[in-house]
Amino acid sequence: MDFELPKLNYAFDALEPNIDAKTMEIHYGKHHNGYTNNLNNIISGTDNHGKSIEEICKYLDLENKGLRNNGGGFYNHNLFWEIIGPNGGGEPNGEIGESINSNFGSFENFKNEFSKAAATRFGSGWAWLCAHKDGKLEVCSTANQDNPLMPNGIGGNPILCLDVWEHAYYLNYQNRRPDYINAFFNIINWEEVNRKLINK
Ligand code: MN3
Repeated sequence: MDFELPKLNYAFDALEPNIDAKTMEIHYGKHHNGYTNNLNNIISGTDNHGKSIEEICKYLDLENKGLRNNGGGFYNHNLFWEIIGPNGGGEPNGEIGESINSNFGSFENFKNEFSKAAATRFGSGWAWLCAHKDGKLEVCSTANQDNPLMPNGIGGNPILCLDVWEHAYYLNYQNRRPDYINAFFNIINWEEVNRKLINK
């Protein structure tokens, strides 16, 4: 079974004005689709064919640049589209809200730490929130299409991520990455993040 580009649960223009329709169309239809096709080509006829993308990331040979970039690109965008949505934003309720408060002291503290990780990632990469088995939540950032599951990552279960490659925001925000990071907080689908936390 090859990997498939997952269907989006919302229209390209559903996240405006936070993310514009043109950016969504190119980001999903070209970038994510490209990672998906490249990944399928790379694993075709190898031991990785038939494995889950999580397994592929976890047991990745970091020297395998093609698999690292495209496997990461596939996994990272899958998660990204799931944890944003048109009815998102605000402060989280339920277990995720409680866990953020107990791990970071307050939602504001969490927002600051996550935003800092996203803003200070030099060049292309991602910011992450990961849930560890002992209940600890941890923020980190990764370069390029690396993710926390990979052997160079912090591990745990990634439950929230933000793409800070320029292709994710440049059409609308140009060099203003901090504005894009702020806008991201208007579209986080906390119900889905909560589901991922509970189902870890
Ligand atoms: Mn991207």
